[in-house]
Amino acid sequence: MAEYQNIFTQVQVHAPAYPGVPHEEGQRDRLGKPVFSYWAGKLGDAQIGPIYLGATGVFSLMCGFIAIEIIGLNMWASVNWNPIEFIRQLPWLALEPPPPEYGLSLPPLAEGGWWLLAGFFLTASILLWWVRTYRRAIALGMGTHLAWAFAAAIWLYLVLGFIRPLLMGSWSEAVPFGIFPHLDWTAAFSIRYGNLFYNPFHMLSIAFLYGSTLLFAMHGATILAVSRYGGDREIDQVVDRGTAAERAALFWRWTMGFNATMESIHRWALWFAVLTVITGGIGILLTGTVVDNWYLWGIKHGLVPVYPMEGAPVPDAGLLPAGVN
Ligand code: 07D
Ligand code: 07D
Repeated sequence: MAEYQNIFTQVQVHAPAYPGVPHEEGQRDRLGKPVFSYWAGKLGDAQIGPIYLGATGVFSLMCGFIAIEIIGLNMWASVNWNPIEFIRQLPWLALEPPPPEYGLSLPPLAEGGWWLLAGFFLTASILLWWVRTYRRAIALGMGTHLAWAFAAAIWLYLVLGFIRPLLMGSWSEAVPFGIFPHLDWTAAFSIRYGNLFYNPFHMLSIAFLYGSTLLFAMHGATILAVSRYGGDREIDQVVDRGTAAERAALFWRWTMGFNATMESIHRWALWFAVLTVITGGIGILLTGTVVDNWYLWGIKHGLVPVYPMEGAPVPDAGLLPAGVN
């Protein structure tokens, strides 16, 4: 018998377009008459628009556009303005920060000056977008939880590209713009500071990152599994527990002895996600400022495993000949 399964299927509700709650005075109008899209409805809500573009939205998009122009044109210039090579090599192209000799001073444009300008506009764009999330939440009478979660990610971003370079006294410490170049930076950073795996805040960040995926899977699966009993109305069931909430809770009590509630699971999710980047930012901030080599730090604090040679720490893999481990 074909049973109703909801892993891929999506219910599309057709209702009159909803422009949103009434406006407060002194705010710009929202733009565009809502339209309905069947394909948008496959992924989420079928209604598209209206969009709200206040001053912070417009300035954020402008700053983001300027940043992308600076990055893109510098990358294009680096392949002698050849359009084919630009597309072909795009994932490998970079706009690098200034070399170490410039410290925190203003370098010529071609030697990191463009990087500094692009960073300025990208940061302005991100911060303006943050203000937008904060102010739109207030305008709707919502809590500002989302803005603070976004702020946690911005904390890691600012540590990587601004706060730590300031403390280290050099822009050259910051991350380059570019797809693979920023991965090379990440790998080099780990090696330069003696293996980031021994940084306890990197460990915490990983635990929260993995924990976030586990919680997301458990929560998504649980709600889909009881949606036939109205479990998808989970927020109603925070205060008015129905059979869906009871079954979902009992499932987890049966399988692991303990259950989250329809409310607390969302707090778990939010905190795991934000702690990934909060602990991560702390870990990066300590690197090179307080701790110069996490491997040696790990030896000192008994973190580096001491097998199999008696009493001797495992040698740094980077110092061994190839094939030995
Ligand atoms: C799915 C939401 C949508 C967002 C997307 C990203 C850009 C960049 C710019 C070409 C989950 C849009 C991308 C706007 C284009 C230019 C100049 C979010 C979703 C689809 N990384 N990173 C990626 C950024 C750092 C690391 C991908 C940004 C640190 C590793 C993408 C930042 C370190 C790997 C990307 C940032 C680091 C990646 C996919 C900022 C340590 C991968 C991202 C602003 C944290 C993966 C080729 C994604 C990959 C990847 C963007 C910072 C490590 C290009 C914008 C410096 C190890 N990073 N990253 O889906 O495939 O995120 O790389 O701080 O393996 Mg990164
Ligand atoms: C980057 C927050 C900023 C992003 C913002 C978004 C736009 C685009 C566009 C919408 C991601 C701005 C967005 C501008 C808008 C559109 C289209 C969040 C960001 C504001 N690591 N590692 C982490 C693992 C190793 C290294 C975190 C695993 C090696 C460095 C995470 C492994 C070496 C850094 C993590 C592993 C190394 C990290 C990132 C395994 C490399 C960091 C969390 C299994 C050889 C970062 C403390 C995050 C950090 C970080 C995971 C290995 C280096 C948990 C699983 C040993 C240098 N690593 N890592 O959410 O915080 O990032 O470290 O091997 O800086 Mg690591």
